[in-house]
Amino acid sequence: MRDEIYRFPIDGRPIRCDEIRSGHVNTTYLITTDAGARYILQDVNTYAFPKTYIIMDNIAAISRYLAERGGAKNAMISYIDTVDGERYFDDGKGGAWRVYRFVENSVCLDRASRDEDFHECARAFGAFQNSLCGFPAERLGETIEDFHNTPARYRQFREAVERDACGRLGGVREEVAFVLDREEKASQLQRMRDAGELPTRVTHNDTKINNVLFDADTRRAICVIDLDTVMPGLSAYDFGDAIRFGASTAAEDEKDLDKVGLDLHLFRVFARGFVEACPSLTEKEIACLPLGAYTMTLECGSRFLADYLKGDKYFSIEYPEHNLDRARTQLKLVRDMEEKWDEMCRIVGEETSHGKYWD
Ligand code: GN1
Ligand code: MG
Repeated sequence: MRDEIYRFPIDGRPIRCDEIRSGHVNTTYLITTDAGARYILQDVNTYAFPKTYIIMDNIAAISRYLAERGGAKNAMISYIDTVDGERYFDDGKGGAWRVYRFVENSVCLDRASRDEDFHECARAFGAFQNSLCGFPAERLGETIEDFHNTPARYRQFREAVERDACGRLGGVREEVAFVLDREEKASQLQRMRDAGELPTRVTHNDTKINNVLFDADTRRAICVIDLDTVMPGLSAYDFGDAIRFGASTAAEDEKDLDKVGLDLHLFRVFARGFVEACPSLTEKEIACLPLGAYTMTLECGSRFLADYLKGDKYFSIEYPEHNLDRARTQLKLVRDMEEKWDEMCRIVGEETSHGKYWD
């Protein structure tokens, strides 16, 4: 048993604790009590999130905002305060723990097994963003500084390359060059954000399909979870990260790169659902959705590769080359998006009846 659970007011006595091995950053447990209640206990990775209080303050602020509008239950998961009335339990040893009630009859999907799943995922993230479009995003703290600031990610990437802390650079020169060659296009979104051309919104920033809870029977989305990276951002980040993960023809760590590519049909399904659920998107934001997909994929590839070079400090791995395999799938996906760029733009145009913006 993880004793940290006793710091939370739960129904019954905990009798079972199972680790849930999904997610690359936090450690997650399912706790069952003798009263038949189930809870999710999470050990927040304080290497990735040194400022846990910012996460929990952000979540509290947006939960309050949504609750006042009667929408909290449908939009996102909410956490239970500790017995001392704190938002999380600081164990004094560098650990930060939090709990939410397990949503019964819910499932997480690692991939969409049919179009409707991905459409639901798109609607969940689109609705999340839309329901918060009136929230003053600048009131939220940055839970990880420069999280999707791609030029800043490039600086971190270069540092990892220059340091080559584990002597792994020799084996990945081709991948490194691929990333560096694309800095210009990868920096476009940030430049537009800096120039105030795109609205800063409250965004989720980690929109993998497995961050949505689905009803096990109806397969409708219940709510979005994993709110650690909710902070000010661009709509293109949420669209893009979801495409990167969910519209790929293969798993994020597929070794056979011939299997990896962008599924344009799923791209269309997601674009349709996202735009439907988020009518507050501006014309320019819509036009930037393909660029969001491209940028998030390249950025994520550079993060996996940088972590591989640093010795796998950030993402949890199951074998030594895991981060390298992940990086390679992302870069393959980027290449495929370059080939399918015109079609991506055309599809977004068709699904939203706005014209093509990027050439
Ligand atoms: C991490 O925690 P998880 O697995 O939902 C990461 C995302 C990456 C993703 C890649 C806080 O998400 O940014 O896109 O892995 N989260 C954080 O799978 O860094
Ligand atoms: Mg997650």
